[in-house]
Amino acid sequence: MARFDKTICVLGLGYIGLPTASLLATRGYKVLGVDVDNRVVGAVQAGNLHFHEPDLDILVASAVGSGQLTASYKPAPADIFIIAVPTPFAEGHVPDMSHVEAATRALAPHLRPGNLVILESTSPVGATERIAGWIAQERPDLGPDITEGGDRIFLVHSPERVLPGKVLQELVINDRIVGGIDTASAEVGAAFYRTFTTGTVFTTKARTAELSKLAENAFRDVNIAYANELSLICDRLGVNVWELIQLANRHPRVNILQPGPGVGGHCIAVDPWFIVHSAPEQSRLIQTAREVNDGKPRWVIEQVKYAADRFKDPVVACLGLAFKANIDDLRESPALAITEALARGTAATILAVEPYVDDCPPTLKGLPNVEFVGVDEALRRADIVLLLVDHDRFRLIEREQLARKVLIDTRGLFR
Ligand code: SAJ
Repeated sequence: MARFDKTICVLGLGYIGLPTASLLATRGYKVLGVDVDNRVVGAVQAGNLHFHEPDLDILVASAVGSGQLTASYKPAPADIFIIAVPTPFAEGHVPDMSHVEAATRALAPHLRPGNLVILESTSPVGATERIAGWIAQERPDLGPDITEGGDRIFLVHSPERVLPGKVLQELVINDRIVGGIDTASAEVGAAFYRTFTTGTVFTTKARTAELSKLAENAFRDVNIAYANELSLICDRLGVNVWELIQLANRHPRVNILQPGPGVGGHCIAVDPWFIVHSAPEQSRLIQTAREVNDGKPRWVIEQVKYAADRFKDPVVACLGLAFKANIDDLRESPALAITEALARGTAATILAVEPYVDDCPPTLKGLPNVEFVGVDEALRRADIVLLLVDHDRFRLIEREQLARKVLIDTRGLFR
């Protein structure tokens, strides 16, 4: 394997930072992973994972075992700095750049001329320029323009585009966009990504790269909203939405996505708001799509309440709590939110089922009418079966296990 003599400091050891750090370490780079959470640092130092992602445990163990990946809660001098910290939104859907700012200010004292700084976190347009400003504040010795002179540094935004559940494959094979704060930065950044990706690496301006990532996720959100809206229309008109979509998709230029209980995760339900925030007048469709998708859980809750009214002491099995199939990620999960709302808003017994999680999630723990049980027990006891996540495990459910039960199938698994 090629050995690279460069050192890399990855700030943020989460869903993107840790796979990236481990991959780079196994590709021959010397990598320091940095996180502000001591538990995360401790887990990585021990070669362990603090979340589930297929095959990542092997990669982390091998990267740490070989000594190429170490972890700390403080950055150190390196040739390349990669910022992979969360960019949530604050009250009123305003992008919260505080983690990016903190990471930038933490790495700034260690910068040396010629260093490459990469922002991978999904960010609002203008974020890379703000990073340049924060570095200039922290390091006046680099001059007012950090991209000028012999002591210049290189700064790019290269948005991560990997799909949870397929992170390790997509980190390598996906095409990559590298947006530079200037042309030289884009070229230096692209040369770095070409050392470990097999996809095509495209260079552009930082602002274009920022908006491109947001546009990709908003595109998916808008398309899912279309499917979710169709599901409401079909319900109103007595049409099976799954059959409808299957048939409509036989058209050579139609590809309707799948309805569900709402859109979850930390990306698609968040990133479109960054566009809305920066251009509210122009992004009416994007905003409406967000509202349609955010409204879907309420509709599902109403369906369950309506069905529950038919029973004296209803027992509802909520199948799946993760935000999508075959992962353990509960962040922004509509399934979890629906389960919690049913537990709090009805007198029904709620049987929460999530095969990818060992323990009852904290938001459900302590609710008197919630039991965290296995799928077979839930199916045995339930009057109403609410299918919330299309995990492969649920595909094994036999039809007869659903006999004489009310089925509310938000994913079309039993279409
Ligand atoms: N969903 C539906 N119907 C569909 C597809 C998805 O309801 O037909 C729901 C899922 O159940 C889930 C949500 O949408 O709740 C999002 O899931 P997803 O698989 O569409 O996307 P994520 O959030 O796992 O990953 C996305 C990806 N972006 C795009 O596909 C454009 C990924 O490539 C990005 O890297 C990731 O966001 C990110 O980090 O931004």
